[in-house]
Amino acid sequence: MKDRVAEPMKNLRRGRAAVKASLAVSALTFLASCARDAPQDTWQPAGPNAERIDNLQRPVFYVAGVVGVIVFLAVGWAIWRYRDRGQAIPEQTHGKPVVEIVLTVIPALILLGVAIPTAGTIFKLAKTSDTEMTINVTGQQWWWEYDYPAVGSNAEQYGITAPIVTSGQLVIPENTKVLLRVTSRDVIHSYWIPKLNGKKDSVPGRVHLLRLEGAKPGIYAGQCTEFCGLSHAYMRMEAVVLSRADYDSWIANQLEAYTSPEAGTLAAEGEGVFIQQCSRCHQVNGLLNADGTPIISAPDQYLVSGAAPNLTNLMTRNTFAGASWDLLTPECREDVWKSDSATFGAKYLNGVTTDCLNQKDLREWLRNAPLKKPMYANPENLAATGGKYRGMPALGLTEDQINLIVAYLLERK
Ligand code: HEC
Ligand SMILES: [Cu+2]
Repeated sequence: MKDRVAEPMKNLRRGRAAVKASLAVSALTFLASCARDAPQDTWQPAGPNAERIDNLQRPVFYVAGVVGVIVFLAVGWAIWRYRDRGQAIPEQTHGKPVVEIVLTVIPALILLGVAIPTAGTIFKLAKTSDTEMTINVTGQQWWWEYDYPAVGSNAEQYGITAPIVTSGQLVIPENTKVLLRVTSRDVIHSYWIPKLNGKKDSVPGRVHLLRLEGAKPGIYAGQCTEFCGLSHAYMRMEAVVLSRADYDSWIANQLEAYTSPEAGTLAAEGEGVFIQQCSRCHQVNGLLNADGTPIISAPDQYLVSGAAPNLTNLMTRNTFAGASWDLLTPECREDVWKSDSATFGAKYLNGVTTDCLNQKDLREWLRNAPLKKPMYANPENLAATGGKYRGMPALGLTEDQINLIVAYLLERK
């Protein structure tokens, strides 16, 4: 007899604890979302395209919030008012036309009020006739390649007189309407820099267009948002916005001719190791064979995606391997990322200096890349991919070889 009374009381207490816990979780989530320096915050637009989305999502969010509160209050009131007190079942009716019409018309009007500005925004975001610069963006397992073609306004207005191929960090001039032509070499990925625009899927065999425009210099983070295999979580990217003057310096530096390291240095020895171990997958523009012909990488023979990052100017970017690790030490990174828009450009253009190089992560990568970033579910089974690798394999380099390669890579800028 005693137990029968105690059980419902216990349930009630448990129920209250659950309500308190869920309220606490909601409050924490809400507070966390208010953190001011979240790098991928969709509520902090940093360019006109993201602002258009923001102008739409804020009113919709507030209206939906008010509707949500009204619905919860009404449900709560009905639960309390008509709780079971042993009363008789009330008389059953079959609908009230007035209530039904009102409750259909009000949501229809709200939806119409959302649909009209949404359609307008979609058309504005899809506009391409005012494009000032075009960049090809290609997703593959698990990094993004950027290729700045030397055509049209790219060449005429921005001095891109030869194609520039980079990875990880997209570099664009401030207040410029950039059109990304997004595609993929293997599976479906999705490109998203939340502070600059919405997402766009990258699909093999298709080119999807995405506008980006940054209103002030700085780094804007993003990540692949379509599950794309084992290392999807390590497929990140950044958009770097530079002032026009800084952008011109960036372009000029990317186009500078290759210079071999000074004879007798570690870097010069490293060049030899690089040609032996790395050039079959990684292009470094300007490297020459003994007979003076250019060394052209052939990643299509070794990799499922058929491509590996171009390392010509590796040390001008400051993250690597799908922007998942820093090429800069934590202090140097902080200095660049936290700088204001007036000083950012000069710091970014410094690239990675010997003192600032994050030796730890780069060396771990060279020692055994798949250990750092999982590449294969079943590494033994290369037959399944026709003998080709997914991502960078472990190359079994000695520590001496790694020293030489790091010295060589440090000069790639
Ligand atoms: C079999 C092809 C292959 C070989 C050989 C190879 N790599 Fe890679 N490497 C890749 C691929 C693929 C990636 C991209 C991996 C990713 O980020 O998921 C990569 C990424 C990198 C990156 C990061 C670049 C960036 O911009 O993010 C560096 C640095 C690098 N490799 C250095 C080397 C060096 C140095 C060697 C020679 C010792 C070498 N790799 C040999 C395929 C290869
Ligand atoms: Cu992806």
